[in-house]
Amino acid sequence: MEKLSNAEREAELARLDNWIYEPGQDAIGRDFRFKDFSEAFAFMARVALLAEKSGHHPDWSNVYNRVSIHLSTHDAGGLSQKDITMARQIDALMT
Ligand code: H2B
Repeated sequence: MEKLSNAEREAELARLDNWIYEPGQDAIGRDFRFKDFSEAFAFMARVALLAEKSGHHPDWSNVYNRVSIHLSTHDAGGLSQKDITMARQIDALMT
């Protein structure tokens, strides 16, 4: 999986609301807040299943009702189409 070119990245980010580009990591990130830990962990379980299915795994952290997700493709050393696809799948869980 290849890193996105600058032009590809700009085009994808323009169509991806909610996610913030993190230039230092060449990653995208989004923070989520839930009612309580149980809701946050249920969300994480759903993302984990997505991750296993696609063989692509988030860098994330959880503090009580908050989940912070960062997506980048380690093998490619930055942002790839896999990250964009996963961001859209995660967004779809929230609707
Ligand atoms: N997740 C992420 N975020 N980046 C990767 O490069 C990556 C991964 N590689 N999950 C996958 C696993 C690879 O190591 C296995 C062999 O598919």
